[in-house]
Amino acid sequence: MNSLAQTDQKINKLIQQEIKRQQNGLVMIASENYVSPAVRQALGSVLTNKYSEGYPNKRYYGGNQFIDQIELLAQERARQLFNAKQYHVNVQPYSGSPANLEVYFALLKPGDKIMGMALDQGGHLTHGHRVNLSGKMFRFIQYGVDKKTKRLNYQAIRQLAKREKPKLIISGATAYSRKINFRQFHQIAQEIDAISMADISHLAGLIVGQVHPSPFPFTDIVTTTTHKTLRGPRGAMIFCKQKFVKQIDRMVFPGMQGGPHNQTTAAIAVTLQEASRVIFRRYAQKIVINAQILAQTLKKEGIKLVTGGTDNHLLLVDLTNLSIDGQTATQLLSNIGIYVNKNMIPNDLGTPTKPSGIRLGTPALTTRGFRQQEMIIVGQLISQILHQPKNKQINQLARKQIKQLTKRFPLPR
Ligand code: DSN
Repeated sequence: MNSLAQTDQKINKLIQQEIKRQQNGLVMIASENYVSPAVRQALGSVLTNKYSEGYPNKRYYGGNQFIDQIELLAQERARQLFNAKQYHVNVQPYSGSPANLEVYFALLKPGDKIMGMALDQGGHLTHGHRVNLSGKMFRFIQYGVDKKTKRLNYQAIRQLAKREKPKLIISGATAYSRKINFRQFHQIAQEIDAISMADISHLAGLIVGQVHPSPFPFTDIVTTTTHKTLRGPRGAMIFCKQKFVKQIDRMVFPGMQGGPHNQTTAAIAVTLQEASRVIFRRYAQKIVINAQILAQTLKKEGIKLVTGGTDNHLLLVDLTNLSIDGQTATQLLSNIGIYVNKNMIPNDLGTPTKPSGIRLGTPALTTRGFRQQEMIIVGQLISQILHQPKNKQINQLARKQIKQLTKRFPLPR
């Protein structure tokens, strides 16, 4: 059969253009990263040809002897890497959103009460937003950050939990730059006989690298995507304590999904192997150091940050003191090749499409090899653009500097 370039010139050209965009730009979207050539090789392999509905040694199709070994290897590596030997892990969820819904539908009945962090306070769509199936099918009680400190207030969360008595409490966020105390969340859940669930999608790589506290071995359920700080393919995993295995597995398949994406399972296994190396631990440490250097630089330049800084891989920029909204800032930065996302900040007076913040992350730049001096340059560039968006000279100079940086730090290929 012919190559992509011969078969489909249009798609091939678009992929080539996307390679250039990734190469020539600075990805600062906190949830994006660059996978290794090995992960991409597994993803692009013949495993995509195979149907494997069911679980290892319990399939509905023949010819799964190698797929079984791949899935078992992925499970074993996941348990090992997260120090979660007493947990069961399902590696089949297609991504983070289905994984979370699979947990809710496995363990609860529609209409049951769940507690999760509100999206506009730093949570995730599937943690109960009204437009998401989670918020439509379950009665969500939403907690947020403290009005003053913009940090999680565990006493307030405990009081809310005691008053509302949800059956499940979710910890985890997508736009919160401080450490999350998973142990406190678990204790609160225990006090009201609720199930504790941690969604560590953003933090998985930092937890593996021991630069963020782990939700293991106490949290009842842990979900994670595999493509953010963990630096793997787009996929997800659900860890659960032994008493939940049957319900979780049955809800993933046949409850919500059909055949697993075997090429993704193999790529997850490769990712877990890569993340077990000492060099990955150093990578996780550098992500956080880079985020903190970026935070210091921006603050020096007069840019406001929610909570004033970061403990992890991301920063939430509060634009309210600049005459610019999150949508415009995202566009301006994108124009010069810095990719970020607009984001609500706690108690935002803007709207989701025109919020008052942007979210910045360092996982992808750290993968490229950016260190302290590069993060300072990037911080200064961002500040200049946000302060003087219409200054043509600044824009031109920024483009030039980005060109130099991206040339010096190529993508992993
Ligand atoms: N949409 C992802 C993020 O950017 O944080 C979370 O799923």
